[in-house]
Amino acid sequence: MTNSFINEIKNILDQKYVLIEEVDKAPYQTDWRKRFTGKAQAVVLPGASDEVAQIVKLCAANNVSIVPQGGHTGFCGGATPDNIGNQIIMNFKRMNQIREIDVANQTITLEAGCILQAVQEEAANYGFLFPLSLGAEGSCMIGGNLATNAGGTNVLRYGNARDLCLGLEVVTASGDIWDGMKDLRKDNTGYDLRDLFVGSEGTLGIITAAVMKLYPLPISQWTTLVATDNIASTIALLNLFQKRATSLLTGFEMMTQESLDLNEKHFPQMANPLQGNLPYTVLIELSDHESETHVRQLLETILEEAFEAQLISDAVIASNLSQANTFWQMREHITLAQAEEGANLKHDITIPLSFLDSFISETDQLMRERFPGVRIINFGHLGDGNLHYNIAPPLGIDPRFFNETNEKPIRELVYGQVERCKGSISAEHGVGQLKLDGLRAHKGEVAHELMKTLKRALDPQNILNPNKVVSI
Ligand code: FAD
Ligand code: 2HG
Ligand code: ZN
Repeated sequence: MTNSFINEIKNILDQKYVLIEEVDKAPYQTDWRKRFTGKAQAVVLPGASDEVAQIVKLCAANNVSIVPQGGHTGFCGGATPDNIGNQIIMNFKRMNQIREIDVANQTITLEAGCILQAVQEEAANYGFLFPLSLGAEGSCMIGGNLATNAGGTNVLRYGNARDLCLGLEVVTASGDIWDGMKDLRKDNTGYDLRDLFVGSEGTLGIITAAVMKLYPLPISQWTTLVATDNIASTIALLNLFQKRATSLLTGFEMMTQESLDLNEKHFPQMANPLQGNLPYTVLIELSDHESETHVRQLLETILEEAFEAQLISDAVIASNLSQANTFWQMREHITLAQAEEGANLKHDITIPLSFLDSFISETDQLMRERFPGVRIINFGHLGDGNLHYNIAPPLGIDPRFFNETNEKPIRELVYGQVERCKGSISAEHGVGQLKLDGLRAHKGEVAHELMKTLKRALDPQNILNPNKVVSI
């Protein structure tokens, strides 16, 4: 079967875009984190939406399932095939055209394989900000960002990928092309198909193009690092900035000392400029459209108020763009430091801000009691209530061995606490295969059944990324 199937794909795509040799497929079969590896019968690299549609039709006829793939930077194994060797990976790197920037409408129309950073750069060339921003922006793609409803560091001001999306083009499971490339900010015409496909992780349709919102580039941005003693004062600080800076507040990221210690171990140049043993370091960014003086003065005034209210014990303001970038790099490098250190257990969770203090103090305590020596690498987008509550094994213990034995009980502990606090077990990274088993319990029977009903309705043959998000 495979030979004639592969030959038929080669009738659609030039054979150099159909990878079947192990050595060629290998880079696409393991994710960025090296947490998931699978086996595909082929990796296909379509160059246009109609090629995607033809391949989907062919797969449907041959009952071959498709794993859509962007930059393969996702953390939940969504873009990695299973181990059977019959699936195909459909990677979008060739579909990387920015079709249009509409200045009056403040929108950008682009193909799914555009690298996020390239989109930001092209928007900036036209004086616009494309606000989606995350550590993987040099390699993740818009299709992957939309399929995971990616978050990142600007969510508290501009929202996540879904909030930035106005229109989509999607190839359905039957190989039809849905042209939903509207660039409207209002469109109440029945069920919102766009919002259904966004965040569906390639299980309901294949995103081939999108229309995204743009914003004016800020005139000036100021970044500061501050030290706080506890989560209660960190939240009070957030509320102070929300009240005083309102929409000028574009970043509010929290890092624990343990996270920054790990950073410094692997990247000494990323040392925290704030000295001392600080429980929490917070990176705050203000972006202004008025003037540099205006935003700088506002930042200083708010920091003075924060000192007076004893919400912060130390602060350093970046004196120029390069220092501001260094602060951001310090924050972004925690993920890289964890990767250097070895396998770890990631928990990408949201907790309502009113529960955050009790979540962290109780979970930290339970974790240290039950798993002595573990390192709690807790950092994240605190402005969104989004923690990356990651657990690294005790020093000196082989990470793979530790995780094999402890992954399940540690996950149960963290997720149990998430449920107690009415939070989410996936803030921004998605479900993929990593959280497939936990989703039913988390969503509840009714929501989970509705999700399965949707999956069956949109993909009755179960050929689009099966056994990711929900199994039917
Ligand atoms: P992939 O990993 O290739 O795919 C992700 C999912 O989308 C898979 O289920 C795949 O099947 C599906 N998919 C991909 N393309 C399509 C398509 N065209 N149509 C339909 N389905 C598709 N994530 C955040 O949200 N916030 C962060 O701050 C953040 N920081 C990160 C930092 C680092 C260093 C790294 C490595 C990752 C980070 N991530 C973050 C996770 C990851 O970058 C995001 O999930 C990103 O959106 C994935 O994009 P991708 O192109 O790599 O998608
Ligand atoms: C971030 O916010 C990413 O830096 C990665 O979402 C989080 O490494 C992680 O767990
Ligand atoms: Zn994140």
